[in-house]
Amino acid sequence: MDDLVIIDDAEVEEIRSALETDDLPSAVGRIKEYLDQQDRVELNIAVTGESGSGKSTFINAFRGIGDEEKDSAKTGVVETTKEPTAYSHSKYQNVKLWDLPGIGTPNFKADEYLKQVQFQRYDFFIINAADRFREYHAQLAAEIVIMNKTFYFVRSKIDANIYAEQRKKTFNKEKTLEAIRADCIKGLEEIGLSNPSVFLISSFDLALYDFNRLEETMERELPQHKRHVLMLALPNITLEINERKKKSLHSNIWKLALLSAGVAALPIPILNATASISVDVTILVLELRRYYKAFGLDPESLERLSERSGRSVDELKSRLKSPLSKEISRDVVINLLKSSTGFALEAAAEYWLGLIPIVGSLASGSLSFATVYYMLHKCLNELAEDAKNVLMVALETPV
Ligand SMILES: Nc1nc2c(ncn2[C@@H]2O[C@H](COP(=O)(O)OP(=O)(O)O)[C@@H](O)[C@H]2O)c(=O)[nH]1
Ligand SMILES: [Mg+2]
Repeated sequence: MDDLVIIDDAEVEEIRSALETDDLPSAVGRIKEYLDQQDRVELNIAVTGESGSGKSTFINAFRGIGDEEKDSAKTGVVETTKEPTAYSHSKYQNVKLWDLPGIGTPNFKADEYLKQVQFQRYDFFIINAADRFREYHAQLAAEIVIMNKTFYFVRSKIDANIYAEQRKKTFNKEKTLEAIRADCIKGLEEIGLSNPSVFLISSFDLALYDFNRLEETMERELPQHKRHVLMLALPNITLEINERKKKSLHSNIWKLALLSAGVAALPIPILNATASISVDVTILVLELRRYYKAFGLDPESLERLSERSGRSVDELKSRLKSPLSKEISRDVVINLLKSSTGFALEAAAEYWLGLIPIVGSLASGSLSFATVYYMLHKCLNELAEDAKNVLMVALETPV
């Protein structure tokens, strides 16, 4: 559930309360709206840094394309970017990477620069530094924080540093990387930032160094990622809510079991049991129908759920495992009781007898009590599970 941190609490709360207070179809309607809205959200990432630090090369690499394709960002040994230019990510169309003009010109002023590039437009910044940590990196980072935005610090062209250092006799790759990292962290800490995110990258070979970690960190900001996380979190959220529903319905089971065993009604032979049991089937039918309503799995709810989700009722029903998914009638309930295995139930009956001796004096005895108890308990569990599965189908995008 750690991942839930990515979606703000208010959003999760809204969804949780929709599931808890609305009926299933309305909750699905609301969650779908939320997800659709997520899909439309644009994410704007600004890539900045001094001229020649590898901004454009990084953007291409991050988009998974080379430097010389039709819509690649232009790269090279002379400055090519005068105005912020947007490039969309090949995989995520609504993620835009902005190639920003270079920083660090002689009279560079971070605040003016940020205004010039319209800093409000970006969700976060990647500061690219190809060489030592410099004063203008610090200035820019500080100003971004003042503007209430976040940044990731990318120390680029690591391959070139490693290549140059290799000439030394005392070369040690790990130590070199650590020294580079420490230099950047120290620079950022000096302006008062604690735990700054620093990533060592080579755009020529993304598999090396920290690119995976950077991608993972950035993915957390992606709208699609949020949607995905929410979809992953939903089973847990619904499970939690269903547990509560289950608990409240469960508290009635023993009363119903007593009631039904108290009236000597229909004798039903159960599987492997030496005796038949008497049960008031009407009580059970009514109670089970109540369960279906509570979990939004009754025919009317499924009908409305189908309208809201664009999934056919049959499709929704196909995910139901509970044997009651057709219609809860007397016959269905009697069959369920019959198929309960008597052996385990006889043991359970003994158990109940020890616990509540009055059970033994009931017209149809402790076996009847145990059977009804067991059956309702089992159905409740199955329905809670079914409700979760149906919700997930209803939210899947139809193919
Ligand atoms: N060795 C190495 N060279 C790089 C890397 N990234 C960019 N370059 C080179 O650095 C130069 C400037 O890159 P460019 O992306 O145009 O920088 P920009 O001005 O910040 O957009 C180009 O010649 C790139 O090929 C890298 O990760 N490693
Ligand atoms: Mg460039």
